[in-house]
Amino acid sequence: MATQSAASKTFEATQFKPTPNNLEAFFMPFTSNRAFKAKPRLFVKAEGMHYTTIEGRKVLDASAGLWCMNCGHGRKEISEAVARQIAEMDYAPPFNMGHPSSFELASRVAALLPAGLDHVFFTNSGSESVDTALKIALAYHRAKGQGTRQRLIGRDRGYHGVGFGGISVGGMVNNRKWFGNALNGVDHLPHTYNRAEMAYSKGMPTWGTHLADELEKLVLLHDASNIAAVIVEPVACSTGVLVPPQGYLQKLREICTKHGILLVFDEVITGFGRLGASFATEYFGVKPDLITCAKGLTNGSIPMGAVIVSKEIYDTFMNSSAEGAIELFHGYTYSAHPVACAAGLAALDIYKNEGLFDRVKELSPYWEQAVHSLKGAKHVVDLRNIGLIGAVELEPRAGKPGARGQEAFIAAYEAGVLTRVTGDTIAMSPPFIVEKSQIDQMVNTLRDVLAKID
Ligand code: PXG
Ligand code: PLP
Repeated sequence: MATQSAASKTFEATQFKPTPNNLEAFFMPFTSNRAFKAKPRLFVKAEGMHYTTIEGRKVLDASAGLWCMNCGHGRKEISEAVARQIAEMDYAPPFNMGHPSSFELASRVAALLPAGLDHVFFTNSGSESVDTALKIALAYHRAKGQGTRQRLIGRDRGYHGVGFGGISVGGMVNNRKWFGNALNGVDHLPHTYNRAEMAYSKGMPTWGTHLADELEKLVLLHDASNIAAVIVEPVACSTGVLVPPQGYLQKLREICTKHGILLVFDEVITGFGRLGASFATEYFGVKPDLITCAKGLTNGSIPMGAVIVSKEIYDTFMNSSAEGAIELFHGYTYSAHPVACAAGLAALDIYKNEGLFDRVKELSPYWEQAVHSLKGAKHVVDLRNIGLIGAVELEPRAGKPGARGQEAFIAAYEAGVLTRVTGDTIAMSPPFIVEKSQIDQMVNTLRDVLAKID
């Protein structure tokens, strides 16, 4: 009898009993694994505006999953398109080969954007979109003979996903400080939040436009000839919903244009209707050179992201290399995955057929009034809103930042409403199919929950 090798014994010995109820093996992302595994919260079904928990309880989805289920859950148009595509052709290599729906989806995405933002590169997530956009920015300048333009500028409290590029330009300290040096040559603009100046602003605050001038200081320090790109979220969502001051994005655009610096809008959350316009670029009337997106592109159903680049950038790549050469040395095994493309096309159909971006625009005033009705609720120190996004900022518990926010999040979940928490800010961003009565339920549940917790 062959003796079992030490390696295979170890292998056998380390397996957890593979049942769905054994929670140990899964190393959960951005979660207190120990707290969760001691008291799990499991969803097993999703339909329309609701999740169903493993105990059979319905939970109203006030966060559109993680800001991604814009058309609501269980959309048959999407699941049927995905099923058809996976049966017809499950995969096609994206390097040197193609398939029709990737070209169709790229054209459909470009058609949602202003003229000049015409070309679409596909990724599998927001994080990959951000790293792709930063690489395109660097390669673009090099292709133009300006290879000294290598510095990247992000913003404090920015979230650009979890790739090394994204955490470098991002400004959320916990996402960065554990992971070494990340990218060199990165600076950060100040964030735009100032409670003393803007608490309880409805929509865009009037204070803070001047903060865009900080970019001029970085240009003075480094010289424009060394700066490749500035990346910002038009609305900084993950960090607690920081709505840009009036005129701020316009000013950033002007300074970038003046110095030949590329402007990247990270629209992973604001893309696909969240503000009541196709993208934030339309909402704010400011045109960046690159846009990153993901999430709503497939209604969160199949992982997919994209980077939209200007005609000028695309043409530069096409015109600066020899005929027949590869223009961009970058891509993913699953770029433009046919199943994701099918989901994307179906999601874009739903947005269009149901007029969902307009629905967000129509619901926004009701949403604003509902969110701001929490003024005076226990612990609340600020309320912010834009489009179908709202934030309820709580006074942190003395010496325990984040504890009250986390408790409020759990209590709201137990009371039947799924929100999202960052520190002591509760964020809400419901699917666009939300009814007014459900908006009331979200706000009333939060008010009750806040009254009960310390
Ligand atoms: N950029 C922005 C602006 C984002 O909001 C990413 C990049 C990264 O996308 P991926 O697909 O790699 O996760 C995001 C993602 C939250 C939350 O609750 C936000 C995100 C992801 C998960 C949770 O705030 N945003
Ligand atoms: N690592 C290895 C060993 C690979 O072979 C590949 C792709 O072929 C990757 C990483 C990159 O994977 P993806 O293209 O899915 O990002």
